[in-house]
Order: sequence, then structure tokens, then C-alpha cells
Amino acid sequence: MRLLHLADVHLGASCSAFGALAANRRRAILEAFRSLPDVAVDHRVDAVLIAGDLFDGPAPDGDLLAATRDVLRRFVDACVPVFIVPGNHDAVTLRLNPYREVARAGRVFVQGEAADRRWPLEDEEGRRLAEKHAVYILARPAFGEPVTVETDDGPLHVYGVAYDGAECRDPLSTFRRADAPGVHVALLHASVHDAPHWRGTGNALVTTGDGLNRLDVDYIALGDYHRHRPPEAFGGPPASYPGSFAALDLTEHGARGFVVVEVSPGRPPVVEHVDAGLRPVASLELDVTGCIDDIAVAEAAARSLSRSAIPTLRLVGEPAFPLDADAIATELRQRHGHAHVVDETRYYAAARLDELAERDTVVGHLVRLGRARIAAASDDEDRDVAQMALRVALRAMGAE
Ligand SMILES: [Mn+2]
Repeated sequence: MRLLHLADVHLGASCSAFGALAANRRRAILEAFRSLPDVAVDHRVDAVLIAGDLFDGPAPDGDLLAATRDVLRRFVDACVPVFIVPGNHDAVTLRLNPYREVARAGRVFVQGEAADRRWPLEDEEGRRLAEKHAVYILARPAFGEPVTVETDDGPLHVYGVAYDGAECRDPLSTFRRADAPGVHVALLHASVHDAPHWRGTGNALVTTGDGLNRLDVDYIALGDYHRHRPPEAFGGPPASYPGSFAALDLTEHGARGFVVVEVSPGRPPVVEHVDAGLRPVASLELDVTGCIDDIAVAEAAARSLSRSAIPTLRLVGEPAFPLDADAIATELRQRHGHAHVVDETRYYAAARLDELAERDTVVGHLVRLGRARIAAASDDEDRDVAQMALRVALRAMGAE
């Protein structure tokens, strides 16, 4: 059986870290999300699992809700059942429930809700209604009976939990495997920590590898952690994080997307990560020692970056000129639309500064004073400020 598993789409996220590209980014994420029904058909998956944080917040705007309903209707039309659990960003609470609005589309059912259509699985008759042409939003704080659908590759049983610490502290302990043939899958939004003393706060479910091991299933579809983590990384439980669907800020570098999972009863799952196709964030460390000026640094960076990348550049080394990170970012933005530059260079140690410090001039005095302040700094923050002050002063003096 093949499953398409995604999480942490964060529809509606501001993407403000992308600067001038933010609006673009929001559109691209929505477009990639809209393409998923076709992607699911192309990959010939039997079902789709969405493991929380589909929305960035508990009150998505009308456009996003309409787009989501449209996507879900297309899954239903394509006969691909969809299972969703809320995450910590789009949690179902007494006051806010983004999924109540989503469930206004036909054949979308939200559990534990007095919606127009009752949850179809409460009784014998209802259970017969559970079929492929539907979307199931598992919104209860504890595991119950799985939702069972008949797929081309046999029965699929999905168990889900919507974490609510006020209702159920330890939802994993409520898991009971149904005695039925087929593939059994657990769907949850949780951070997995292996240190037993680790304690979560707020509305996030925290568990450990041992906790996951208690789930007697063929696959555990997780959400929450924004980096892809394959089952091998768990060393035991058949779990995987797909990671964020698309980079949401400039720390989320590398391939982002979803996973396609091959699951068979009693066998370890085989997980393949698939890129969602958005422009990636590329993280690059560049040693600027030897560069003659800001433009040369920008050009050296550009040579190492693909044009489609959105760069986050960390500068190291000892430049022989008063480097201006903003000027380098401005240069890179022309080519990449947006760029973030972190300056970790050590100008104060450069040979050029040694030379300037020897001089009996205002600049020479400035360098000696600046270096003395850097040397006397009481902590890292103080040192950063002193280094920045020397650099700004030298630039103002035109000491190239
Ligand atoms: Mn998330």
C-alpha cells in the first residue's frame, strides 16, 4: 500500500523572513498544496495523511479555507481518502476550530463536532459509510476505533489523535489495536524526544521513541518537526517526519516536501522523500579572506549558488577591508530576489588592520582604540558591538 504523508504546510504563514519574496512564497506554497491531488494520482497512492499544522493559525482566512475545501473535494473526486489530525498551530479548541469550516465541504467529516454531517463512524450503519470517497479529520484527544477504508491494496486502518493536554495527558496510552487484517497506521502531531526528563509545555504532545514503540502499527505518520526524518533515524518505531512542506523561513534549507510511503503489514515501511518543487533556501558558508571588497564577496557567493536558491550566507574569515554585510545582501538580492547575510568575520584580526594600527594617524588611533575595546569586552555580545563599532568607524573614515 502506498501512502502520501505530509505535515506542517502552515498555510497562511507570513513568510516574512523572505523579505520581498514573501508574497510570492505564500502564493507558491498554496499552489504546491493545490497540486497535491494530481501528485497523489501520479504517485498512485491509496490514501493521504496530513499530520498537523496544515494551517499556520487557528483562524485561516476565507480564501485559504475555500482553497482547502477545493483541494479536499478534488481528492474525494479522485477517490483518494484523506486523513487529517490538527497540530499545535491549528488545534481544535472550544472557541476556535478551523476544521469546522473545512468540513462544510461535502464528504469532509470532522470527528467530535456537531457539524451538519455527523461523524459517520459512530455505529454499525455509520461504519459502512467509511469509504474511500471522503476526508476524515480525527479531532479527538485520545485514540479510539480506527477509521477503516477499503483500498485497492486491502484494508487501511487509521488511528489519530488531536492533542489536548487538558483532556488527556497521555494519549499514546489510549491506543488499542483493532483486531483486523490490513495496514494499521497512527497519525499524530508530536515532538519525539529521547531524553526521559524532557518535558513539553503548552499544547504540544511530547513523546519518546519508547512512547512510539507502544503503538502497535505498521507506520507512524508524524508531524511537528520541520526536518525530514526517515524511519532509520528512529531506530525502532516505524515512524517518519516528512518535515515542512516548504521552507517557511531562511533556517529551513534544503529539500522540502512530503514522503511517499510503501507499507505492508508486519514489514518496515519504505519512505521516499519528494521535493514539493519550491525554490529552496540554500545555506552557504563563505570564507572572505582574500576577497578585495563587498562586490567580490557577492560574486564569490553567487558562483557557489544555483540561481533558483534563496541564499542565507554566513561569512567567515578575516577580510582585509571593512566588510558591509548589508551591501553584500543588496548585491545578492538582485540575482536571487532575497538574500540573508550573517557576518561572522573577524576584521579586527586582519593583517590590513595590523598595518593601519602602526600608523600615526587618526585612522591608526581608531584601530588601536577599537582593538582595545574588543579586547576588553566582557562577553560575546559586548565584543560584537565593539567589532561593529570599529568597522562602522573605519568605513566612515574611508579607510579601505
Ligand atoms: Mn509546524
